[in-house]
Amino acid sequence: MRFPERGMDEEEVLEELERLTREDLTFDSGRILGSMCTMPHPLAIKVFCRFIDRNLGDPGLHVGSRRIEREAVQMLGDLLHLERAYGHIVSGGTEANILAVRAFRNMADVEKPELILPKSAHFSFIKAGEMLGVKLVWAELKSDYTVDVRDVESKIGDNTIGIVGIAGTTGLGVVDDIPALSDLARDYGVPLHVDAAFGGFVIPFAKALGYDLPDFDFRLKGVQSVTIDPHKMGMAPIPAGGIIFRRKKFIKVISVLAPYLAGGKVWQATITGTRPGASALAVWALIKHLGFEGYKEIVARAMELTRWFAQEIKNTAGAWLVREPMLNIVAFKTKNLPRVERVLKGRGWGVSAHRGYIRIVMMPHVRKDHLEAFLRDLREVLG
Ligand code: 0PR
Repeated sequence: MRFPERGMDEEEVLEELERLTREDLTFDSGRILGSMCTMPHPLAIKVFCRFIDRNLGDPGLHVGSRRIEREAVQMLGDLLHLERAYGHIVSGGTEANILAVRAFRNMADVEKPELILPKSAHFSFIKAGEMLGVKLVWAELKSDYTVDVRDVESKIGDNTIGIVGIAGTTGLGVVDDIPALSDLARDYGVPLHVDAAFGGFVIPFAKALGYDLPDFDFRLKGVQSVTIDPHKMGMAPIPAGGIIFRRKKFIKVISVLAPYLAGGKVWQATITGTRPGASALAVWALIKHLGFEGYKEIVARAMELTRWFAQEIKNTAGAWLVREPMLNIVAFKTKNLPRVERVLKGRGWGVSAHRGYIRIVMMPHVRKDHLEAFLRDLREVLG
């Protein structure tokens, strides 16, 4: 396609975009059942559009926005039981995880850095390992799909820069035994990073609702950093990830000096330089607007839907759960899975079976009638 010589009419451009995006699945269609994203909250959209020009890469220019980002980080820290939080609203879980690994690597003074992480870890750690020259040491999972803590322990050595635990795995939404990992981290004097990209906006509320889930946050003294993504269950617009550190020194060791910016010199810890202030403002606005009670309601609905849907899968011949759900993710297998996936996709369902099972994520846009329609198709395919 050529770079156009002359511009098109605004209306025409918009019409063209409408036409070209017609193939996209939208959240309100009820067809997207396997995504960790959702339609952002209307207030967040408003805030995001209004402050679209703010750049946290040059915070001296946007002093108010920088303060708001700090407050957003403090509020996330508070949710995670940390009194004084250090961190950033970043582009997503990938950047947050990369920053944590970078901080651990820079803190540790070892020649051949190694990171121990569960086999269930998100692929963002593969990017981190490659970019940062950190060897990934994969720990085995137990039959319940949580990481085998004894295997983690057996892999700790002189080159270990840190351990990763997952609070809400990408595939199954399981929460590792973070308390045990935290004890291990303290015993061996290595930092523990908790990837709660998904679970961070679920577990605190689910616990308050009475769901029995392990502790996963800064109450555990071995936990030095947590990834918690507002653009997943936090209902914030993309991009909005969160990285929270227990101590300032983790930010210090990853900060680079940008001496010449229009707003004055600044130390920058994030991977991205120019970055959206609008994201941080939208996160701040949502937390202020929804509060703990608001998020609790969202999570209550998601968890109830999960329980109902899991039962429906148990009542479906030819389909079975991979394990009982811990968070609002249901993963199931079927007979003839490749064919089932193909037919479901053909019928317009946004699901994938790439890991050997189908994952349904009960995001806020997923409704019971969507799931009923899905179950009808599933049962028909299974015949
Ligand atoms: N950590 C965990 C535990 C994750 O599940 C994810 C993403 C990340 C980190 C990385 O986050 P970012 O994608 O924000 O960098 N997990 C989802 C997944 O891989 C991301 C996703 C979201 C995929 C929406 C598909 C989709 O439609 O499944």
